[in-house]
Amino acid sequence: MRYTGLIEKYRDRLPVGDSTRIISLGEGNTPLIKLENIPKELGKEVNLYVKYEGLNPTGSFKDRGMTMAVTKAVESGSEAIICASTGNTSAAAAAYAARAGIKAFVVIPEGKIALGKLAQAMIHGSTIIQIKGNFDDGMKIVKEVSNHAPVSIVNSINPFRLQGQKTAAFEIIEELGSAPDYHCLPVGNAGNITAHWMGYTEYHEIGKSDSTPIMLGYQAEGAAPFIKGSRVDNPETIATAIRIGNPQSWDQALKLSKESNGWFDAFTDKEILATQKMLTKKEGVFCEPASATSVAGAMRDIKLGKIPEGSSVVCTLTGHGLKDPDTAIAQCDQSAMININPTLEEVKKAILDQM
Ligand code: AN7
Repeated sequence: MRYTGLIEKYRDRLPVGDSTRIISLGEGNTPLIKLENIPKELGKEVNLYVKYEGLNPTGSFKDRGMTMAVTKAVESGSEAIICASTGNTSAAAAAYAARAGIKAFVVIPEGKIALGKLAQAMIHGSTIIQIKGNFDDGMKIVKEVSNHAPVSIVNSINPFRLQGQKTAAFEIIEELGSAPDYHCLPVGNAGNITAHWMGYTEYHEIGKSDSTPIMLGYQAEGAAPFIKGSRVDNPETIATAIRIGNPQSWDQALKLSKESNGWFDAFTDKEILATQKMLTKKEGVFCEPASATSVAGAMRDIKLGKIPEGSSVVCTLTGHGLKDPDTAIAQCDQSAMININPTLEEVKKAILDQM
């Protein structure tokens, strides 16, 4: 059967009616890839998977929430949507608004969103409002302005976003036959970890899974309110997607972490980039820096034995590596590039020199 997106697939578990016009780009149904080389290198017997959410239509998990948020905005007669964003939400909002034929306004921190995400927001024709401030400043304004202008907020404080995003947990359970023992996610606003927990508990309650996973949330050290225990005023990290100091789903994330017996941890930018690179070189999987935080966490906790051998572990790779080409190129060895003349002799020599 032709796959037409997650709302059609999970219609009975989502708040849509028979006559609802569905705004979809075929999101969801992303690969769950079993890592082979990294577990070997760790010397531990674990079943370690990555859920490659970068393969959604706009290159991030945000599409799962945006198909629902925009579908419901259109159903309610809304002609414009708005979001504050570190980049990926703005890309998804711009694309789904274009699909629906409505306007999108995106509020982004000037100079702090990755190039690919900016290109997406621009080419889809959203109105880009750059502020001299960070995501948290933008979020505050967006919440206020929606009381003064006819715009629907499509940030994850919109409950339909989490409804859409919970389907990632459904897919994992269906593929593995049950929930994994551990689920690792990068945490910014904590919307996605909240949505996953909703999905896992929902499938557990209706008997589609024997258990629920232990939920692990990982942050960047410069933007780690859940590790600090309170909001962070000036969040800073190379993983701009999670450069967030005032998480919107704060209470929900603390609650689910406790309920699932989970924990939070943080990683330096250097550790995050090293993990991003390791995934590309050892597994052939290219994710953006923020996404690699989930694998950095899984690796550390497997090494420490906090995640015991024999466990099944899923890490969400939230966004595609192509979102942030600048950061990718900057961390590669430029001298590895071979510059020669276009002759058989020189190309042959370049190859043989490497063998
Ligand atoms: C790649 O786009 O908040 O914990 O405005 O883009 O649900 O916030 C992005 C978040 C992880 C964190 N990985 O998810 C935005 C935005 C990537 C992201 C997160 C984001 P949440």
